[in-house]
Amino acid sequence: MKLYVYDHCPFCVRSRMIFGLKDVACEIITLPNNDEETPTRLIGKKMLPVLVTESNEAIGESMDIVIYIDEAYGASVLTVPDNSAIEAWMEEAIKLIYPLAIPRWASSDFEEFRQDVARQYFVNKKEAVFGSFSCLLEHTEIMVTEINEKLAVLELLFSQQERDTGHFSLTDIRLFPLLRSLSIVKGVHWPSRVNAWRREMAVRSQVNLNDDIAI
Ligand SMILES: N[C@@H](CCC(=O)N[C@@H](CS)C(=O)NCC(=O)O)C(=O)O
Repeated sequence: MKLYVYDHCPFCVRSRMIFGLKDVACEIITLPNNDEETPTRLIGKKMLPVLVTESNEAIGESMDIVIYIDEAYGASVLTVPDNSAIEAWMEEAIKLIYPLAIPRWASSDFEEFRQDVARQYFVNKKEAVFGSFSCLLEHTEIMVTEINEKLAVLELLFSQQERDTGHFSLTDIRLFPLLRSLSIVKGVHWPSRVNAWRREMAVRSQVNLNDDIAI
């Protein structure tokens, strides 16, 4: 199997996670961000992640990939129901996490940005949607204060739920990539339960956090 990804991409992280959680072998291929030809050939549009299965089928939606691998390889690990409170938390937190993470991704040493033209492709595309990166970066302090307040709420939600190690929910699959995205931001205060969870998930899913390159 081949999984095409960008390292920074939270949707790609979702699909990478299930291979790690289930210890299923897969070749992970990081495409240059400006490679439009490969994803378009595989799924008809310029979007990752894309999984090419052992039967040569291309799957182009992150959650479809997660569910396919969970069902097709060994016993399911996604047996825990969704957590609606955490889902609601994510909907709000995402409005801060992306504006904080995106300009930082653009200046980081991810494999998809190794060529200047690939990095510039990303900058042009994202600035058209999110506004100028310099402006986003100027708002760092206020956004970090707000996300730190939100993380304190997430900590409370974590304290209200039992954790069954070895079994996961689709909420977990959506949450970890968001926290990983946020880990590239300096000055984030990680409350203890949330911090322990994201670190454990990084090990279990075999997807690194970005604390070591935080800006
Ligand atoms: N619905 C898709 C969304 C994936 C997605 O938005 N991928 C982004 C990367 S994070 C993408 O490929 N965007 C086009 C681009 O970067 O040019 C999924 O969950 O798989």
